[in-house]
Parts: sequence; C-alpha cells; structure tokens
Amino acid sequence: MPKPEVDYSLYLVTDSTPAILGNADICEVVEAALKGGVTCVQYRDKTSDTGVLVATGRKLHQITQRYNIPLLINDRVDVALAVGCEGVHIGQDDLDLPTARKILGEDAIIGVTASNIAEIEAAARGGADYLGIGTVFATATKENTKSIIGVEGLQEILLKIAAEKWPVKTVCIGGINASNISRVIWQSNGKGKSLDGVAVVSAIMAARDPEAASKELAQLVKSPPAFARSAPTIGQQSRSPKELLSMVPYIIKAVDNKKPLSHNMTNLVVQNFAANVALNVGASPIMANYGEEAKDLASLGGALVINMGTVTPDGLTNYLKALKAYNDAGQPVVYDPVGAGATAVRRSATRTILGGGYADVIKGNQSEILSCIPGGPAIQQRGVDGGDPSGASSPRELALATRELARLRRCVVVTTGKTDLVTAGGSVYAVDNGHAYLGMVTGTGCCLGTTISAMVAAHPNDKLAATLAGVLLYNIAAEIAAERADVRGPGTFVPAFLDELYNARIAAVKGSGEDAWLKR
Ligand code: 3NM
Repeated sequence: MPKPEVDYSLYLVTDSTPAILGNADICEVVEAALKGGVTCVQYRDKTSDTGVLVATGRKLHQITQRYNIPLLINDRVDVALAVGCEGVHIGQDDLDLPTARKILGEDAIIGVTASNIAEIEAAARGGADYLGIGTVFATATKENTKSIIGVEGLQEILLKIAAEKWPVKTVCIGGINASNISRVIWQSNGKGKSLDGVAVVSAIMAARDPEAASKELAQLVKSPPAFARSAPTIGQQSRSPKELLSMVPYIIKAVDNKKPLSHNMTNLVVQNFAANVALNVGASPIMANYGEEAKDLASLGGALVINMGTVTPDGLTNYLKALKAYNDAGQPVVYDPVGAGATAVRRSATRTILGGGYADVIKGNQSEILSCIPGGPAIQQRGVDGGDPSGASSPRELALATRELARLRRCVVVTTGKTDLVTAGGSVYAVDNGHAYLGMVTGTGCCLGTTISAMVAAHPNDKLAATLAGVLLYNIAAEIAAERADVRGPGTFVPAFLDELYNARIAAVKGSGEDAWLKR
C-alpha cells in the first residue's frame, strides 16, 4: 500500500523554551494550532529528558490523531518508536537517514534538514520523504543556524530538484511569519517545482492566540501576495514588437492622465534631475528616503524606485521597509542595483533587497544585472558606470542572462548599454535608440528607472509593455534632443533632453507626431 499523502502546507514545529512557549501548555498550543489549520506537527524539544519527551509525545499524538494530522519527532528515532507516531525529522548531525529508515521502516515519514545542494542531493537520493530547507531568514528561534539562504537559495535548491526530477517534497523554514509567507511561496516557485509547505515555530508557538495565528497563516499559504496580481504572466512574455510598439503612445498618455506618484529613494547626486524627469514624463515626483513614510505613500497608487546609489546600513533598512509597504499594497517597485558588482557591501545589499521583497522591474547595466543572478559569474565592476567590467558577456550571453534573471525573479528586467535589453522572461526586446550624450551626464541611468516607474504605475497590468514604453520614450527623446541645433555637447543636452521628454508626451497626448518618433 502506498504511503498516505501528507499535506505539508502549514507545518508547525514546536518549541518548549520559555522564550517561545512562555507559560503556555504545549498540548493546548498545539491543539489550538490544529484548530486553526496546521497540517503537520513536529515535536521539537532539545532539552527535556527522554521520559518527558516520550510522555509529551504520547499526549501530542493523541491530539494530532483526533485531527488526522501526522506527528513527527525531532531528532529522536527512539522517541518516535516509543510514541508510535508517524515519523521523525532528522538534522545533519543526527542519526543518518539509512539507519533511521531501517529502524522505522518504509511506512514512516522521514524528513531531513538540508541547506545546500550536496545535503539536498544526499537526502533526496537516500529516500527522505521531505526536506526541511533553511535557514531562509535570520531567526532567533534556533541557535547556531548554519547559513541564511534567503529566497534566492531556496529558488536554487528547488530548481535543482526540478532539474533532477527528485520526487522529494519540500518545506522551508526560518524566520517565516505572516508578513512574508505568501511572498516566499510565490517567489520561490521555480520552473516545475514549488514548495510543498512552509514550517514555522515562533509565528505560532509564541503567538498570543495560536489558533488565530494559524488560521491567518493557513489563509496566507493559499493566497498569492498582493503584487502577484499584476506580475508578468506567461501570455504576456512574448509578443510581437509591433503589438508592443502600438501600445507606447497609449501608455505615455496614461501617465499624463493619471499623473502617478513616482516615489524615489535615490542618491543625492540625481535627486533634482530625477524629479525633473518625473515631471516631464507626466508623473508626480517625491524624493523620500525615509522608510517609515512608505506605507502612506504606497497607498497613493504610484510606484517606488529603489536606487542603491549610496547604500548605507540605515539606507538598506529604509529600502526594506519601503519595499514591504509597496509589496503589501500591490504597487509596483523598480529596483536599480547601482554598483551591485562594485563592492562586497553592494553585492550583499543586492541579495538582501532581492530576498527582502519583490521588485516588479530590475534595471541595471550589464555588471549590475549579472550581479543579481544567484550563482552567476563573479563580476568586478569598477564604478557605478556600465563600462567594460571584467567577465563581460557576449551579446547573446547577456540576453540569456537578462532573461534568466527575469525568469528567476518573475519580473521585468532591463539591461542597459549601447543596446538596451528588455524582457519579462520570454522574448528579449533590443532597443538600439539613445545617444552617447546619455553616458556623459550623471544620473541619466538612474532617471530611466524614474521614467519606468511612471509607466508601470500608470499601466500596472502590463509591466513589460509599460517598461518598454519607458525605455523607448527615454532613448528617443535623447536622440531628438541630441540632434537639435542648439545642443553643442552634454551640457546643453540636459535641458534639451527634458524639453524632448515633455514634447514627446504632449505629442502622444495630442495624438500627433507619434509616427515620427515611433519610426525610430
Ligand atoms: N530549523 P522560526 S530554522 C527549527 O534552518 C529550525 O533548519 C531551522 O523558527 C533550519 O519559525 C529553525 O521561529 C527555527 O523562525 C525556525
């Protein structure tokens, strides 16, 4: 007879320490959690004597049986046998998987903690029923966690399991709570392999009302996060350039109509220029780097630009707050990983930001985009400009890398350069417009992010078309400006560029002159 299917979707791991359980009774908390909707329970107690473990395990098993939910024991195969429960969960330092299987038999559920590909492979090949993958986020609940893998690490592991077609189930653990559970499930959902569940300790065991906390988590496990409503979908990923181009004037007009907020968290160098660009493409700019303001601003229906131009520890905290506020409100975020390949601090900040929330659009130069790909080539960028990094790719490799990042992140990616590349994970669209002056004036790369934010805010249901509209408007306005008789170099180019952003918008609104610039 095949083993019964286990529902791992909301997996409770208990904790008996005063810091988590407080004065509560473990059996009462577990019963409340079962009422609230947890689907699997692991009794984890690292300190009690064997007699207490067996006695408590038996009590817990009586309760879980009433709810027809499996009970697993952490570490202790002997305790699981004595309790007669459904299985065990073993860590890398516990009894090995083959021995545990031999003792408990084929029908037992055996889960294994694993945090890297080698551990995953050994456990999957060794016949584990499920893997506990972690530590996803830093947590105070477990001492000596080996590595924080983030959502990117989780994605890498799931991609490997999908590629190898290992039939093992997967649950992630570490720092998961109501604020991030839907996002982690949605973002880690890779090609062909999504998580089977999420394990939590403190989010339920330390909750004042464990039943309500479990109910909320069980609901969140089933609901996609707010930002997923308008994330690029398969059907949107590959369309003819003609179809996308025909939408450009419409999207520019929508910005003019809606005057969406463009909330920029950007560096001091470009604030003034970014505000002027936002105004001239028809958006309403605000330069607000303080994360506490983001919740109010996110409710105004605009988009956020996180430009990592001058990253500091405080700045990073502010970015994360704002990212969460916009994600929760389902409003778009454009992330510009400025200088991501330049220093260890920026590489780490990039991981933290991409692991800390969802960016609808990631825009950067070649080095920056390559630095955003987990396990991607080691890039050494010289400064924040796009020029000639070591590890430079061929155009084809760059297009593939751009698409890979879009697929991994389930977002739109723009790689800027002489030719700009835009993709949502399907076709990669190349935009050859623009002018060399754009590379001779500070802030022009950053202000493309501002322009895109206006477009995606005004046209949120098709972020690929909106992003492409922003890239085209920006580059073609630059070309027209550079050709003007009054422009004699980069200095006179700047005011002319602002003029032409404005003129292109007005032409789109009036329905005149569209062809002239769309022909470019
Ligand atoms: N195992 P919380 S992290 C029990 O990484 C456990 O393997 C982990 O607690 C691992 O949900 C962890 O309160 C504790 O963050 C998770």
